Amino acid sequence: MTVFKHIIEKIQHYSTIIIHRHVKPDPDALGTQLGLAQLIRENFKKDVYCVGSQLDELSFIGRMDTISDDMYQQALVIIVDTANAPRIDDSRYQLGQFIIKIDHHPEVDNYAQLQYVDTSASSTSEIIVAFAKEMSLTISDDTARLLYIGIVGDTGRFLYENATPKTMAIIAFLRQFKFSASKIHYQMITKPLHIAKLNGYLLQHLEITPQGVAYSIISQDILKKFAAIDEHTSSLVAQPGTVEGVICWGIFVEQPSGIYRCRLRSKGPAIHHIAKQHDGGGHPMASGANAKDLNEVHCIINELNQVATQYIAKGVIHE
Ligand SMILES: [Mn+2]
Repeated sequence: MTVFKHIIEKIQHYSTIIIHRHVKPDPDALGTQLGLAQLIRENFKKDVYCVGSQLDELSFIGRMDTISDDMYQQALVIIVDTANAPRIDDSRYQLGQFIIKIDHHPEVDNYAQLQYVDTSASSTSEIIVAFAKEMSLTISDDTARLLYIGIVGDTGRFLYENATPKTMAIIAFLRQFKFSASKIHYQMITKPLHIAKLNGYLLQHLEITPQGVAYSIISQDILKKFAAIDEHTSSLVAQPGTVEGVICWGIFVEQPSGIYRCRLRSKGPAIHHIAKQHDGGGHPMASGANAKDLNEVHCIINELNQVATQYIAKGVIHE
């Protein structure tokens, strides 16, 4: 039996299904979570709930449900877009009767009893569309909209290499449903004025090393000055990649505790092994890490310099 068929069997077996995703959700995490919930409701008439913290700036995607602990007793839990257990939003997932993981990140933890991981998929949303098509499930306009959001989010609106021909075929399929793709694209790039101004600060203070590593360090004081919190900075992470000569980059944001949250990106060399060495992980071209102080931040910048140097030496330069 294929894993997809096995997942369908489990869905049919339970009347309550609770869907989790990772903390600090991005559009793929939310689009997959809410899209899969819709898909299951519409095809199997089950009670499906989506849990986790609510992010105001992504509320256009959808809202979370509030549920009590006892609802987990007879429930199937599906965790999407999350490679490791500590990153699962709402630890009550452990109370579920059976746990399924569906993900596209390189595997870290096998926290589920049944899992489907495809690292060649651009996004978990892409996996859900493939699942729905292969299992001949009915897809509504709203489900299509949610899964479209996930794919657009994780491909950087088709900017990254992960937008493969397979991804684009799925996009063509989703675009046949009734929703405005343009409206979604605008919703995903629209930010409040104070965050647009923080973006200005980030670019004004961007440093670029001779090796083509760009970085910007944002202190708590600066965040306060722009009335921003760390979550806001995630929408600015792609910016340094638009600057000529930049190969890979990091945005380092000081947290109230004094540590630095590091968002690392690349257009060439893989950088996830660097993230792994600094309390993080992720994809080869997009990772996250934590640095305990500015020293460790500069350590990471040095390591980025090294991979950029090796990359240039190989003679593959991104135009
Ligand atoms: Mn994802």
